[in-house]
Amino acid sequence: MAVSTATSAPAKNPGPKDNIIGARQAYYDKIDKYDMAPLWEVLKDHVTKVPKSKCVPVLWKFEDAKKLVLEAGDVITAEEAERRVLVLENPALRGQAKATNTLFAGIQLIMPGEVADVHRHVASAIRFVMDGRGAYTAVEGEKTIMSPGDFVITANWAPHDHGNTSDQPMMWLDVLDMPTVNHFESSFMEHFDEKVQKATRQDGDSLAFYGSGVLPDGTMANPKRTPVINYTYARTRPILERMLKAGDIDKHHGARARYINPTTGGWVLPTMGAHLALLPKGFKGEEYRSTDGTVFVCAEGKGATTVGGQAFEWTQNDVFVVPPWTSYSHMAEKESVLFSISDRPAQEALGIWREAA
Ligand code: GTQ
Repeated sequence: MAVSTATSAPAKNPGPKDNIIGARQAYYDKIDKYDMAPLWEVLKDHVTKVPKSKCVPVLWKFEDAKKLVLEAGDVITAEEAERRVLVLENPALRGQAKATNTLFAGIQLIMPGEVADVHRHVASAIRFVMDGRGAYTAVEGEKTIMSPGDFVITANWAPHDHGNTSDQPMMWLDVLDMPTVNHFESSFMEHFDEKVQKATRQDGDSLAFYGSGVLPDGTMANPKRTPVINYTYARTRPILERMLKAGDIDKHHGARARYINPTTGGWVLPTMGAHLALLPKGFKGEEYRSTDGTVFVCAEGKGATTVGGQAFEWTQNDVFVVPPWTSYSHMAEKESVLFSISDRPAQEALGIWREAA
């Protein structure tokens, strides 16, 4: 794109300043033909003093999302859609399938009897189960039955399929790192001949093997991904209760646990990291900000989060976004649980993550 520095009409008798501006413009026009541009005209836009996020704070009410995604059940089957998902698009990034600049978020619906065929892709996915129980996600031969609050992981290139053998519609939040993968232009995906994977392990194997303070002997550290595919709410929720009783309450985040890769103690994935936080009734969190834009889901309760001065009231299954480097604080009207996910592991690995209170 050609750069123009002309801000006003040229004077009748050009002075030395006009000559310089004219010469600059002629120079810009000349280098433009070589696909070159003067950094000094745009340096401030690219090397900002503080992060300037393109995305905006936003909240989606589950009440609306549930009605709308159920209507999708009338217009397309899961098989036709491959994945029947309503994309939660950040209002400032419409048309880009992004909730934040680095994360995709969507609400997936599987109706009773339906199957979403096995495939795999470079983008890693997490599911946070919202509504219904009894449907499954199968990952690399382990089929896990999902219940509300469960945190299910499909790591990079792991074959996965979903199916609903229950008698109720099943809905969950999908968060994928596909904008990150696409930023690097490194997306691959493939289908399989079979629709569903053969079970090679029992439901619960990965959580029992790797999430119990022991590891199968000989397990090697794998920093690329966690071996656990379902961090069940039934296991994680009582831990927050214990943290609360022990007084382990962060003044910004409440009683908050970090989901870990048990082979390393690090994040569950290199590109995305997640937390689950219990906010006691009446909690008034102090302001906090960090460079990782974050997608939150209310798993239980009722409260509000002030994001960049704007209050967003949430209740169960509402989803909201805090953009990078935007101050936020939580308030809980009732005892509440917030799930959150961000690109923090990727930023930490690159050495660019920052926080401030
Ligand atoms: O379940 O495999 O929301 O491939 C987007 C892409 C879900 C999935 C999404 C996907 C999936």
